[in-house]
Amino acid sequence: MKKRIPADFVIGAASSAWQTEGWMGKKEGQDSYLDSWYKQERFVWHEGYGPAVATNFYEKFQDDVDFMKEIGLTHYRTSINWARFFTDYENCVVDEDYAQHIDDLIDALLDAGVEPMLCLEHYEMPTFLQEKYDGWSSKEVVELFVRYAEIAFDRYGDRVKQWFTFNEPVVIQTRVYLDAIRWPHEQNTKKWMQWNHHKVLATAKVVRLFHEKEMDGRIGIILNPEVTYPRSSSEADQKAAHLYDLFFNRVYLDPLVKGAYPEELLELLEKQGVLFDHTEEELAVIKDNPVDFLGINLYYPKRVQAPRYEWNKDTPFHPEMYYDPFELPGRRMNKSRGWEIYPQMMYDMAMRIKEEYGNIPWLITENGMGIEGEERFQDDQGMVQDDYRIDYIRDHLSALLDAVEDGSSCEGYMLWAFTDCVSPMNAFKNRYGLVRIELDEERTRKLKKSGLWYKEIIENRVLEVEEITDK
Ligand code: BGP
Repeated sequence: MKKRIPADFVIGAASSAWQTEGWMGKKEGQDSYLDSWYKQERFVWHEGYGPAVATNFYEKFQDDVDFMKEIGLTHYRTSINWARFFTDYENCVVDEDYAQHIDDLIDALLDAGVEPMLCLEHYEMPTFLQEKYDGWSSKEVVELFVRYAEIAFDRYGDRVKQWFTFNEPVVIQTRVYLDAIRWPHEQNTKKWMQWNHHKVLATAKVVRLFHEKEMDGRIGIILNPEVTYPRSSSEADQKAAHLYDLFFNRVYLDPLVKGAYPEELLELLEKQGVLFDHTEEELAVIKDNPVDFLGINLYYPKRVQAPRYEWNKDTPFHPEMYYDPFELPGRRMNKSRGWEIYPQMMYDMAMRIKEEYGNIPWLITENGMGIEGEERFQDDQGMVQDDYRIDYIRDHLSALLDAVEDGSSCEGYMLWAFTDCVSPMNAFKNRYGLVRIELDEERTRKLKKSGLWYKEIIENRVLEVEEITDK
């Protein structure tokens, strides 16, 4: 069966600064959180690879842009590396060399007919701000972020029309302060929530600035809400899913789209003694400045059930008190990443945005399949025959196109990632790209079969999907 891809439906690809650029030209004191974590705990990074060389995009971006041109890609999202953008974060002294790199990248993309979309923070918070202000714990950092945003808008806003404040703002503090599984392993639930609030506030302030400056374009945020499915119809399982959704999804979706945190969330935070410090004025800024649009990253469904055991009262509060993860027997899996594959979640997310969030304009800003040992699939010419990736994209895109048919305001699909790149800890273990990166000194690049397939769907605007038959 053939599904038509609407002419204005974006088929793009994404990446981020720290996962591609490498440290070439990086100056003393310009470490981001990720750089510092890598330096502190290199042993947790797969085979020792990390942000140091990454894909050497800083030097080789033109090669990637050439591939984009070759396949007719129309949209590419990456980030500005905040830690490299300044030589003095408090006085906002721009690093002209790095800023020029972003200029050059934007110009190269535009020359190749690719629209650049820029995110201001994809985990690249400067280590300096972490050490001096305890990162997003501080309201100073909120103000410094707003100043950074203004400088970026002034410098690139003539050519960049689609902006995002953060990529997956919940992630770093969840891993570091809530789960405490990442360096520096500080368990601090209140800090977790304070960081969430300050990122919400920073977004609202940057949205306000963008509109006050009457910038040409739009400003949003990239979230990773997980479509949360309860194990069963039981009241206890339904409640577990409801609370998971409250703590990890609605904590951003509600204030940023509807202008206010859910009352129920505030009450639970208060009850658990982890309500964030805030003022009425901050809540008013959030209320008055919802985002223009959303990017949604969606890789896997989240299945939960009611907790099976009593909470250990000696441990600090964690929302896990209210749920246990649930593994559906028989589920389809990406075994390299340990993530369930469930394309229906695309449709379900789209309907939720339509029904609960006013059908705000949005697009999938990440979805993709990381596979280990892709060299196994290289043919005689060295081209990775990644049919599994083509199937994965096809299934997810197909569910999204159904949602568009049913009135979803979804505007597009952007694959993670354009080229293979570095993941936190997994580094180059799982490959995501349409373009393969060899780990030789040159970081040699080669288009995969999925790259050619992507070219075809971009050109023809048709998705061939298999009919489901009884076998
Ligand atoms: C998203 C991040 C990306 C990217 C992707 C793939 O959560 O925004 O930066 O890394 O996940 O996941 P992973 O790298 O963990 O395999």
